[in-house]
Parts: sequence; structure tokens; C-alpha cells
Amino acid sequence: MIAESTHMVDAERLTAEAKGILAGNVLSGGYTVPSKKLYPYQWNWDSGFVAMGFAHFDVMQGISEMEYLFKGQWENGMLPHIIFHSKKREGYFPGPDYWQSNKVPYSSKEVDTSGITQPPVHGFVLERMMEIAPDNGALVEFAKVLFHKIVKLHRYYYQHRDPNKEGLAYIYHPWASGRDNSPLWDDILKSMKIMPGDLPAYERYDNKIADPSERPSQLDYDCYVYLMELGKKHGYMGEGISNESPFLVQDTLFNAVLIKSNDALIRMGERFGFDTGEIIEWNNQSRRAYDQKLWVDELEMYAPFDMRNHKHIKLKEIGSFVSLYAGIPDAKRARKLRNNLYDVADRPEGFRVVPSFDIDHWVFDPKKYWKGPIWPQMNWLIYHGLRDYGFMGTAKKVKWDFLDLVNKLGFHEYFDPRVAVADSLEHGYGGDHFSWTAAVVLDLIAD
Ligand code: 2M8
Repeated sequence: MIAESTHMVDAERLTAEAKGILAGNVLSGGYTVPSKKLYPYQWNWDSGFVAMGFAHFDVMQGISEMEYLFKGQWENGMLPHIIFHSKKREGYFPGPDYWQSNKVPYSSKEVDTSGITQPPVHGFVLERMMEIAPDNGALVEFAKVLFHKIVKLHRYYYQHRDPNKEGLAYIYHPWASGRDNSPLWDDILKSMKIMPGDLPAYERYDNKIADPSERPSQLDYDCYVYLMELGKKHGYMGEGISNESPFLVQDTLFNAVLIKSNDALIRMGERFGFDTGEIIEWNNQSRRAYDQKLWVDELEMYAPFDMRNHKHIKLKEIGSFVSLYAGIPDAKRARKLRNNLYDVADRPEGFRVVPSFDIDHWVFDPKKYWKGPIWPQMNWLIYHGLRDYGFMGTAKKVKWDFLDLVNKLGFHEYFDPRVAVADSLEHGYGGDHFSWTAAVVLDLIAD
């Protein structure tokens, strides 16, 4: 047992369970699904965390995870958010038959994929894997190859997702943010004018497999499909999208993750003797642009920028804290960010950290997906950021609140941040036997 403040966590049991979940979610010997029923294919940023989890007990499987993921990389460099290694209809919408990536000339020639991307965690994941398994020669050789594929991915963002050459990449779909139905996107989605006939007929499965009250609404889904149709019309890239998409956002989480992965690539590139000049240039500009453009004084936080409507999305939301992990804020701004977390943790009604959305906002919903619950991989990112800035007390709280939830409620997709409610429940929310939950638990316990 590890005792940390008020938390008692059975580290041995959690470690054994986590390894079992990861191993149990591997398909065809090669790649891992996030959760067998709900998400039956390979997901981009999930697999990053999964590879890191495997590095703790089966490095070759971690390497395989990344190899399978990058089979889906498009010839233009883009790494899609879902890789469909299996052609079977697996009970997930939208599947390969919807995206039709095989009709796009510059898509992957090896596998079918989706047409949008997700936060580029791969650079810092690869570096973390080498920290976990420093003596593994196969991993180092693999890293030397993967390095170039990750650089190609980042080059795609800087060349094709940054029309004004600011150093900040845009996304054109909420799913690419990783935080699908965050209230951040509500105003943009509400402003979208969807006419009868704009959408193909489609059938959701997510709200039949998981509790529909925890999932995004039908209106949200219509907007998601509308944006996918727009992507499809333009081959999922180019000016057609940046000119037409009602959703065009420079996101806090996405760009912080890109910057952190650039940092990792620079360090790895120097170690391997590769030229890192291009990455250093990207990163200097990105770091400056993030800090200058995305900071919003009245929130005392960073906020995403809505490029279509030329304004910040002024809401307090979890993505902003990932800037700490990327080392973006100076000491003063970092303290302001940390104070936001203090504020939540000190509430008399009792909250575990980190809720994914502003607990004082009227749309905060502690049960509903990205509108309030605690997410495993987010706590991992924020824990490391706080630690890097020396905020040890808050960092520990972020780590142990999460481990405590898993210890009590199991390896779920996300969790209720209200202490009294979570303590009265028997399980977490969303999918169970969840891969990134297992991966993050392994890494945090070993930390
Ligand atoms: C969730 O997103 C997918 C679409 O990508 C969905 O709801 O169907 C998000 O939490 C996303 O961040 C995550 O990568 C994915 C798989 O775990 O599920």
C-alpha cells in the first residue's frame, strides 16, 4: 500500500490489473484498442499513452503499438485520429466506409484511416519510453526511425495547418482536440447552419454501448458529421477547409502538446546526431506565439483562438493547464494557472482535481464526457507540468486524486470530480477496462 495524504492506494493490485487490461486490449498481436466495445479500432493519442504504459513491462509491444499507429500516416505527413487495421464493421460510427480515406491520393497506402488528426503526443511519448527503458537497444534503433516520421507529422502541421505562419496549428473538428464535446466548442457548433440534406443518414453506436446521458448530444453529432463532410469534400486538407470551415481553432492542448513533442524531438535529435535546426525554428516561434496570442488576462489562463470569428474562446477549461507541461508560461503566469487548481481543490463542497471544465459555469456537467469529468491522460499531463514548475503539493494532489479514483472505481474512461458523489458510486463513467487509464496508472505508480 502507498499512503499519500488521505489516499490509500493498493499499488500492487493496480499495477497487476493495469498490465492485464493493456495486454487484454491488444488485437491481432499488434495494436491496442482504447476499450473493446466502445472504441474498437486504434486511436491516435490513446496509443501514445498505451505505448508508454507497455514500456514498463513489454517494450516490444510498446514499439509495435507505435509501428501500427504510423502505418496509418498519410503521405502528406498527417497522422489520422483512427487507424482501421480491421476492415470489419465493428459497431463504431464513423467507420472506414464513412471516411473513404482510400479515395484520397495522399493517404496511407497500407491501411484505411479517418481523415482528421489528434494531439501529437508521439515525440514526448517516445522520449518517455526511452527514459523508462534506457538500456533497450531495440527501442533506441526504433526511435531513430520513428523520429523522422514524427518530424514529418509536425512539418505537416506547420505547412498545412498554419495559414498565417504564426507557429500555431489549427484544427477543424472538435474530435481533433481530443476533447470532443467540451463546452469550448458549443458556440461554434450552435452557429453552424445545417440544412436538410446537408448530412448523410448515419447511425450512432456510442450512445447504445455507453450510458447516453454521459455521451455527446445528437445535435453535437450532427455538427461533427457536417464537419467531416466538409473535410471529405476537400480531401481532408487545404485552403477549401481553412476558407470554409465554421470550426477553425488554434487550440491550447493541441499546440502545447505539439510544442512539448518538438522539445523532445530536439533533445532526441541532438542525441542521435540528426539536424534539428528546422524543429528549433518551429518551436521558438510556436512558444512565443502561444504565450502571446493565447493568454487571456481576465481568465488568468490561456484560451483557444477561434480563427473564423477572430476571438478567444473565453472559458476556463482544462487544455490551458497543459501549457505547463510544455514549459510555456513564465513563473508569474504559471502561478496563476496553479491558483486556478487551488481554487477548485479548496471548495468546501469537495472536488477532486482536475475537472475538465469550469466548475462555476452553468454548463459544467460532472457526468457528461468532456463537460466536467476527470480524465486520466489529462491528469498525467498536468501532473508532469506542475512538477516541472516545482508545484509539488498540487502535482501530488493531481496524481493521487486520480489514482484514488481508479483504486475505488476501476479502470474507467473518466470519473466524477465531486468527492461525495464519486465516493458513493461503484464505478467510473464511459468505457471500462480502458487502455489509457491502465497506461497512466502504470506510469504514475512507477514514477
Ligand atoms: C473520444 O473520442 C471519440 C472520437 O475520436 C469518440 O467519442 O467516439 C475522446 O475522448 C478522444 O479524446 C479519445 O481519443 C477517443 C478514444 O478514447 O474517445
